[in-house]
Amino acid sequence: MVIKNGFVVTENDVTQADILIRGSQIAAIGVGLSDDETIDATGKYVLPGGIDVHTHMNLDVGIAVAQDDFYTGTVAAACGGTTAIVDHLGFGPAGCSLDHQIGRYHEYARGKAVIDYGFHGVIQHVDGDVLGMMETLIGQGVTSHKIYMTYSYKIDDAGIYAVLKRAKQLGVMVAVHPENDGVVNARRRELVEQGMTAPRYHAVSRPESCEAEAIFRASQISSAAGDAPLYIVHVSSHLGMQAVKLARRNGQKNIFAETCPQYLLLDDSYYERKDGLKYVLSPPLRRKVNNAQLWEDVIAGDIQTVATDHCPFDLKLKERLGKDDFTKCPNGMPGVELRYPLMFSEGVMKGRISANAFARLCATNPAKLFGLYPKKGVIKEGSDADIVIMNTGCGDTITHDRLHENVDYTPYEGFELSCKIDCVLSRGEVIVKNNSYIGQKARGQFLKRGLPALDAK
Ligand code: DUC
Ligand code: ZN
Ligand code: ZN
Repeated sequence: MVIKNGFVVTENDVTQADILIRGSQIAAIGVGLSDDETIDATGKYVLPGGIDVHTHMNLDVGIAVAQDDFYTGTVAAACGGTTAIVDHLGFGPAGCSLDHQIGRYHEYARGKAVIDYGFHGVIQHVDGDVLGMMETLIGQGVTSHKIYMTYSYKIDDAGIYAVLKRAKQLGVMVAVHPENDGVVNARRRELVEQGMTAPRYHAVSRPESCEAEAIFRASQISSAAGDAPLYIVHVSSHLGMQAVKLARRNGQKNIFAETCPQYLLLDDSYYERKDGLKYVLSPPLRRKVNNAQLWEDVIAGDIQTVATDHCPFDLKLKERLGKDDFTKCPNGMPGVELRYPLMFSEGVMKGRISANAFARLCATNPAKLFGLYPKKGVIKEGSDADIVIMNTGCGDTITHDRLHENVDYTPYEGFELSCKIDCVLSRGEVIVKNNSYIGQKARGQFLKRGLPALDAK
């Protein structure tokens, strides 16, 4: 197959070229290439398939289970131009081994996933077995692990230090959910005692200071561990980014920051709406000033990746459980299907970032940081032919009924897009056309990831 004449986007260039695909891979990029089967991409952008390194398929949060599984969630991802995910796993039973949840998630994904997928390990306690298993799992393609600084299986500072020292030794990545657990829980209790249980108090209970303190602490522990590879997930505030940038200004290496479209595009005024529970997620939506400040960090290259934290629960369910008390509402929002269109439209089409920066943030950097590059995340000879053809000659209004996520709302209802996905290829196969998934079920492959490349910018 040949994709003819599109504007081919890589992390540094945009070139008008043809792409020859043989089997599952890109065989050549050049002019005048031909083959029996042709896709005409004249006037359109040809982008590397998106990589979302922060999803929560099947996540069990105790009071509810996230509603997208590896079939519905990856169909939605594919329709939105994402051709690979790296999923963050839910907690297993207390004391379980580090590979316990990996095994469980292989079962969840098998027979279902339609795009390629990997797993971050989840560290819920720290001992010799867990630290030993971090090495074993490299051989199984699991080269990053998540720690939480809040929630039931939070890791204390000594544990974070031990994990980071081990990560530095092995060259694996540690992803951290940074929020100060003690303060968040105290504030939740105070608010509930005072009857302040409306959705807006969800944001009040988890202030920017709690995120920034935890980011500062995690980054300084990483420094003490010899600049261990540390990836801060879902940075939602300017204050949080200041902690990241302070560490870097002091010469610290190997610290990376992720944000999500919701922190660039939505703000805490949404909690005042009658459907405010839709936006209960952690960290919460912030004061509007943070949107512009985070865009500045994206533009400056201080934020390396944009992922989604996709974790959908029906508004119906959120209202049933949380209508009288935000602390009873399952935390999370859908987003996996709209990351590429929103970031292209709000970022590239509005002139905030170049098409190259878009590719870096949404595909190339995630691939590098999580051991998938250059198989994924780039349009290059020898890479997997994971490709999105994006049409900018037309607009689109986001409505929930056109989406494939298994949930009864989208947080982006009514947003205007100035681009539209034409088609999506995964390993050389057209899997999405006219906003429909046309591939087989279970065609997705588990990605045995390599070690992170720590030069993503
Ligand atoms: N935050 C959410 O809102 N949902 C899932 C996990 C998380 O950290
Ligand atoms: Zn999180
Ligand atoms: Zn998450």
